[in-house]
Amino acid sequence: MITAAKPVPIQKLVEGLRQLPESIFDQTEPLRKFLEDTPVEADSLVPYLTWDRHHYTRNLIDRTPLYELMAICWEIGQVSSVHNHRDQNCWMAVPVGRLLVENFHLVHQDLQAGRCRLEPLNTVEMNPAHACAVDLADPVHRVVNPREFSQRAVSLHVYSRPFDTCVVYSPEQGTCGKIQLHFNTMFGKTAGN
Ligand code: CSS
Ligand code: FE2
Repeated sequence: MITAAKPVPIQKLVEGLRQLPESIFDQTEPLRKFLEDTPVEADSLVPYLTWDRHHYTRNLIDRTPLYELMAICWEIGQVSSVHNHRDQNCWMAVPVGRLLVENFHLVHQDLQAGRCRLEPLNTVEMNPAHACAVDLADPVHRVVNPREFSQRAVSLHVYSRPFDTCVVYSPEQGTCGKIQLHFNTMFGKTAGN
């Protein structure tokens, strides 16, 4: 019989991440599986959840030189830009609701000229039973909380190593540019960045 793992408080996940050997963060599958096998109790996330009807919110939970862990809050219908992760590994779990990841293949990029060409690749659903990892071969994606899912969603993101800028793309216009990333809250307190 297959039984789903029992959800744990977010602090347990943090303890688990902090105990992992550094080498785990250089691979994708072991940490993806670890997140799937360590589902997080929604109630324990409450101190980290903030909501903004204009933009998804980024809430830092833990950071070491090796990784950062954040909760991202998605109102119904909210989407991220199409973006990359600065060649860093990324894993995502969704303890609340469901989300889609739309992956793109970057055919061409000239960041200096601000020009790019992208092709849609595939779409993957994330939910409490399915965590995912960004594929370093095709790392450009966007996250969508489709209106038809009719519910808020919370995703947990592990980035290794931490990054605070990324490149955003417009597949329709063929343009791209670097942006700075900001946190709405850090360690449960409003962030001043
Ligand atoms: N990478 C985006 C969230 S969508 S995966 C961010 O960090 O804001
Ligand atoms: Fe992302």
